[in-house]
Amino acid sequence: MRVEEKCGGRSSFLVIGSGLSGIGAVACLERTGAEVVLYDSNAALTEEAIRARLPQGSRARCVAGELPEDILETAETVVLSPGVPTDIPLVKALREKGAEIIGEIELGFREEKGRVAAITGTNGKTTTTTLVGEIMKARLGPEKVFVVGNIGKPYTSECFKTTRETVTVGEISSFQLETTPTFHPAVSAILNITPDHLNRHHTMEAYVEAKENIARNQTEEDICVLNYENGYTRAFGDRCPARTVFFSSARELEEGYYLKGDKIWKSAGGHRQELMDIHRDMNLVGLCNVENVMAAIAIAEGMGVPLDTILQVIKGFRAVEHRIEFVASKGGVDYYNDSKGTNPDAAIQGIRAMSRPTVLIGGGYDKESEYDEWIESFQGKVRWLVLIGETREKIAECARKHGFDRIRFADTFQECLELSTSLAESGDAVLLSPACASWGMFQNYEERGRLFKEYVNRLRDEVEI
Ligand code: UMA
Repeated sequence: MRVEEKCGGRSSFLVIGSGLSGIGAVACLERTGAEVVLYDSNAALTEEAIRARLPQGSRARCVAGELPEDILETAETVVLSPGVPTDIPLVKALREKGAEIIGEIELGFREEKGRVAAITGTNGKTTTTTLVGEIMKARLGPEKVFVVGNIGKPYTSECFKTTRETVTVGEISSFQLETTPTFHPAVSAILNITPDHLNRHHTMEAYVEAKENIARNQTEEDICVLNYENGYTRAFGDRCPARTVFFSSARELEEGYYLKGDKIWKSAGGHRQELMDIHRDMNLVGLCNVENVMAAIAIAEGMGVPLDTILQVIKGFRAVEHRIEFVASKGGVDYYNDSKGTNPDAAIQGIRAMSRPTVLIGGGYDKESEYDEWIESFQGKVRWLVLIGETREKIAECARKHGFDRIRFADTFQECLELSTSLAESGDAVLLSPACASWGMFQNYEERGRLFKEYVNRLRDEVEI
């Protein structure tokens, strides 16, 4: 049901969370004339502080702290921001009172008029989404492509600009996929699934189920791109309602895209075609990025883009900010910003991409992750591990269990940066790849990465003086 239809029935909307998604959702709803309550459970916020986040002229009623009983009783449609868990007492109470609970992505999709490509996965989503967005822009023109979702641009801030000619490329997180009852992309992709966000989803089964929701409403006319080398995504191929297209970084596939030696190949209908050389034609480092590129090719072909356009864009594409991003070389030390390494699996890709002895900066918010595989991936490459944040003791304990004890603690980010610089020797790399979310110490991983880069760039200035 479209938002206008709901409004015709004088539905009352409650948006929970006054961050990026909540503000986008309110603006989207108000365009249709709806009356909206914007609620944020953060009691430290005032009504005025929430209102200041809204566009001028918004008539939304803003509420912080406790939700008044009258709103609980009358809310018919509740739009959750992704950071709001679906099992908290408030959401349960609203559900019991008969309110429809949807997410911000679902709201955006109800206004969508064009075609959608949607990408999820524990790691690689941002790079793949950005790359697919660039390919679609090369094909259709930038004004006809919207890149939205977890990447940082709420869907609801763009959905009303869509037409039958436009394409929306969405990076969709597991949080967002918990509340998408009718979301239906033409092409979906699950890049990989490894343990993450278990404090939110509680079990691996629930996390996997959330990811699989990306294809829940697809049919045989749609495409779902899956990683053959990940147990969860390979198994999903057997019950996925869409036509599946696999990619593999480890074996030749009869049908699909695969890496063989240094080349990416496509195999379809008995015909094999060499597409590109991963060293000559790609500017991204690491096997994870080869997988992202193969997924992007499969998604873009699924969206009808000719191969030559796809390959041309890939050749000119450079690393996404905060993802194994080279910052600068200072005193013979190379600094890399992998602030987007917010879980152990992503951080493993970060350390694997290093070719020098490395001072590794880790730690942050506790998502109840296990760090064993990350520590095992050090394989003699990590010279020092500098730890910050609430997970530092847990990581240190895990590292010692695996026989790694070159560990230092820092109380602040600044202290951690200075310590890392002093520990690094010429010929080393300093890698910020924390394996943890930034929440609690920073607004988000972007802020953490930006502060790291500012610090490194200041270092360079000091040397030049
Ligand atoms: N809030 C409540 N009640 C709650 C929880 C939160 O009122 O129970 C309020 C908070 O007080 C705060 C607001 O909700 O004021 C924040 O909402 P939010 O956490 O959903 O954050 P947004 O600013 O809306 O950003 C969200 C995504 N954040 C999360 O999923 C946590 C952003 O992804 C995304 O870019 C943005 O929507 C636009 O789509 C960030 C992220 O960390 C990058 N994602 C996770 C990840 O990548 O690992 C999933």
